[in-house]
Amino acid sequence: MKVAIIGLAKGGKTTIFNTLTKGNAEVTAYSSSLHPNIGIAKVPDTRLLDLTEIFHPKKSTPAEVNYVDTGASLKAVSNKGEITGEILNYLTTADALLQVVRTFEDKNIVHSEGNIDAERDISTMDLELAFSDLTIIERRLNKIDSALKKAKVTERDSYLKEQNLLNRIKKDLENDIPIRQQAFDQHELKTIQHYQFLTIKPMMIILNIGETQLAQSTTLENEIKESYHQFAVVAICGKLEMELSQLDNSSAREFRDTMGLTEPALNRVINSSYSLLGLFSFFTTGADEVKAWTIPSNTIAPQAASKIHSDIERGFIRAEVISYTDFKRCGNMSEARKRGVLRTEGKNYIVQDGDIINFLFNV
Ligand SMILES: Nc1nc2c(ncn2[C@@H]2O[C@H](COP(=O)(O)OP(=O)(O)O)[C@@H](O)[C@H]2O)c(=O)[nH]1
Ligand SMILES: [Mg+2]
Repeated sequence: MKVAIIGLAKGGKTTIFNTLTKGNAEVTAYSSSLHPNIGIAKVPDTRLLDLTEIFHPKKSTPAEVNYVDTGASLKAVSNKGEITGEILNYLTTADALLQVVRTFEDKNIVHSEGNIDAERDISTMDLELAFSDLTIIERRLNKIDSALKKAKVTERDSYLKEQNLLNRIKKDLENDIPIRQQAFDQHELKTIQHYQFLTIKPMMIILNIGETQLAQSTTLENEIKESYHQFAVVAICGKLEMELSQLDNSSAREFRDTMGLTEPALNRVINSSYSLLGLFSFFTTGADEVKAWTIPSNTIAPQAASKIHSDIERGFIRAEVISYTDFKRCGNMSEARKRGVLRTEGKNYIVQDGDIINFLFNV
């Protein structure tokens, strides 16, 4: 599961990527490098911190989100034609998109569209993505046209259905409705999965604000949310956060304190990415390790167990489960057991976000 970072040139994509992944990829005011960066961010979770404090394990392991900074502006690439090659490949294999939009002012960094205008930039990017999808649709419609000419009677029906579906999607796209906002039945969804559409992917927006805009960050977020209520919007000062991410923890904390800066924006970006991917965490606890494990919604207990080890799935007997909230209320496991909130669940149990689980198995 990974999130692709997109946006216009020099909007701060690589800066944000470095911030999220604590990386050191090259940021540049001059040329846009076409070299993609790949990295991992640790998902901040106060529940994990709490559990770590309670269990004092040797190791505490957070969940992770993978990011890829495609390294190029879609616009710059698509000006030469459509989005192709390596960039398209990174985009189509991503599970969600994080769009970086520049709102910081800096005379030394030329804006590809001439001036700062977040809403215009978001529309520009939407158009690029829609254009890529329309190209795919046109190509497929042409193929269907020629196939229909030679199709057997028994094949016609399915071609015609697909043709209808594609024409419907095309019309909506031309009316500025991305595929993620269009409605489909189960069968159509299955058909659509064969194409590598971009506007079907969940997307969130990062406003890359300047240091002088820190005080207005909520206002700026709300302005964009008003026009784009379908997206999670988070304002973050990329440059400052990148500098902070390169300091050690205690210096970063000191710096934040003197600047009156809290950590929420960065945490919100990663947490929103995690939920944008449809993921959540369950926990295992012990003296060796306290760990957040990542699963998609509707995961049953044995599947969740397979994340830890295939043997636990294979030999699954039952799971001892307590929600984080119940555990916090009780303070420790023996109290939880006494109060009867530590449950026993079987192989059909659907694991919930924040469950603390002990799997019992036999191989
Ligand atoms: N003043 C200011 N400059 C920034 C900020 N974020 C990025 N930059 C600068 O903008 C330039 C382009 O950033 P980069 O991350 O390489 O953009 P990309 O082309 O979208 O990957 C670099 O010189 C960055 O240092 C910011 O929040 N404030
Ligand atoms: Mg870059």
